[in-house]
Amino acid sequence: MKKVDHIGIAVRDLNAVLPYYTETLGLPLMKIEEVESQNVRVAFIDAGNVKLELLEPMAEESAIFKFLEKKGEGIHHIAFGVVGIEERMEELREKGVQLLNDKPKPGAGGAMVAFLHPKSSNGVLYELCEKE
Ligand code: CMX
Repeated sequence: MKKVDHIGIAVRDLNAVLPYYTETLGLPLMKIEEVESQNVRVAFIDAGNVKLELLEPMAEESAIFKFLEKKGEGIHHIAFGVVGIEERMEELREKGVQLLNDKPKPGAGGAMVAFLHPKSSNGVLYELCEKE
């Protein structure tokens, strides 16, 4: 694992929470984008040494929709930036970690991403993400 790339935070309404981050906390908004493969609209906030990824569900099928229904708004996942995501996935599989993806998927910011099951990670949903 190279570093923590971002922390994912589930929100119900992106536009409603953005002023808290940009005005109240005074953190810069980097970009907003829709990630079709995950059914989410995301905003990246620059928090200095790490990014905050605010995640709003775009459909009821979204993992974020289900998370909000069950747990409400809050921290959803922690993403490690990695190099060689397929090799990292294979190493983790060999160590008995349950992965939620067979192959990396396209995620936000043009990254390839894969998730580790929270049951394998003591209750934390971790993401691996690799940028070109
Ligand atoms: N963090 C920690 N635990 C979580 C969790 C999370 N974000 N989401 C679910 N869980 C736990 C639940 O609490 C539940 O635990 P218990 O059985 O002890 O109650 C268990 O995992 C199963 O949860 P569930 O609500 O029944 O939901 P599912 O099993 O259907 O899905 C998960 C959970 C993690 C497998 C699914 O959300 C997933 O595949 N996530 C990966 C993809 C994703 O999260 N995409 C959105 C982000 C996209 C992006 O960053 O671009």
